[in-house]
Amino acid sequence: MKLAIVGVGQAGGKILDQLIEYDRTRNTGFVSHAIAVNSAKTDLMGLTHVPESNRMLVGGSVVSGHGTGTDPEAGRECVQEDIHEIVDAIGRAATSETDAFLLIAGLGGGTGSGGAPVIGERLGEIYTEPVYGLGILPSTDEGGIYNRNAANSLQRFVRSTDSVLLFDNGSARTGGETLSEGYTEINDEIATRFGTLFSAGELDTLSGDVAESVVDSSEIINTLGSSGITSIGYASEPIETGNDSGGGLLDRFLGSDDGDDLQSAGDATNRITSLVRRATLGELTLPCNRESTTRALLIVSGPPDHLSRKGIDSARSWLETETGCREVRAGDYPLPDEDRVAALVVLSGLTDVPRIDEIQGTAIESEAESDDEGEFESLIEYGDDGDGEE
Ligand SMILES: Nc1nc2c(ncn2[C@@H]2O[C@H](COP(=O)(O)OP(=O)(O)OP(=O)(O)O)[C@@H](O)[C@H]2O)c(=O)[nH]1
Ligand SMILES: [Mg+2]
Repeated sequence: MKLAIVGVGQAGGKILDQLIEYDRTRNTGFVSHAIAVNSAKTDLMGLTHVPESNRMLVGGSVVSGHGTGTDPEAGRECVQEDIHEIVDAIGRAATSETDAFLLIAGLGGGTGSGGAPVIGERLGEIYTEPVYGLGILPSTDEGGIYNRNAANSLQRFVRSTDSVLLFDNGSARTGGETLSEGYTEINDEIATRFGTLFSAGELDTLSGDVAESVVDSSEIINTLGSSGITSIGYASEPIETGNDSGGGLLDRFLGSDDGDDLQSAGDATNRITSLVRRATLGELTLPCNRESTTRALLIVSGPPDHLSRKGIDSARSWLETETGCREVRAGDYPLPDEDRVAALVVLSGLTDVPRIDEIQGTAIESEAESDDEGEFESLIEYGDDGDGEE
């Protein structure tokens, strides 16, 4: 699908940069427009792929180009001050081809945390296309202020967008020695998962012989829904070279795996079901109770002859049982030049996320410790029903 993407703050800008790189390397074209918004001049200068003309320094009269220093209220003011310029820039970017907007921000800091929801609100008022958020949660050990910022901002981000896709820095495993090496790895992981999702929906512009099973942008939009929180699982496996008879074509055209390729057709099916299990039960971008999923989407990518229809169908039924969710979509994403098969699992409309309860708890604690009488919005409502009964 075609996205107009706005990266807000440092993490937002860096992740946007990484998504552009992913998009270019694979020639997928889901990033139709990219804008970086920040109150810190040096952060904007540090970007690589966002065109210089699309880097917007905001809040000059609030923080003079120096960033907010982890103050979401200042971040909110910075973005508010220049909201007309931001919306104009997005307006120049958005075309009739734009399927959705995506706002990216680290929720523990100041500029992205306070600013991204302001942009979300405005876009929601102006456009009928969905507005999505990609939010980065601070890891637990980042401390009270980050957690408190994230708790407040998440609430506003959820309200001002159609779905917030979350990535928890704390659950990411990295081998990096320093924080910034860690971020490079984490951002790579983020780009792979979210890049796969959004580029899968971009293939609908190609008309191929396998088009009816290919995931299109409307399936992604229907899965993400119009409110709530989304988490993503992913697993991939290299294809052995020298054995390219995966059986998917047989499945697809004959509707069975009869014939000479019986063995390898079975292999392709088994590979898919095991990848989907790994993607679902392994590390998610946001750890959650999988049974609290309201809508799910399964995407299997790889060379067309490895995309066994039978494998995808049986993986879909498994996912239905595993999540207890009755709205599970599934499709494939053919990548002829790829040497891996990958499964991406989207769990949307989540209602049970321990990490959010924890963030909220830390936020309330630090609120109690501080003297100021800020009006902390005590309940983070993110489930679809939102009546918060307990
Ligand atoms: N995944 C990831 N997280 C990051 C990255 N950089 C910062 N973060 C996280 O984002 C939060 C801080 O947000 P920043 O984006 O640095 O803050 P900001 O929006 O620039 O706001 P200021 O406070 O005004 O600088 C922290 O919770 C960090 O863990 C990054 O490159 N990748
Ligand atoms: Mg910053």
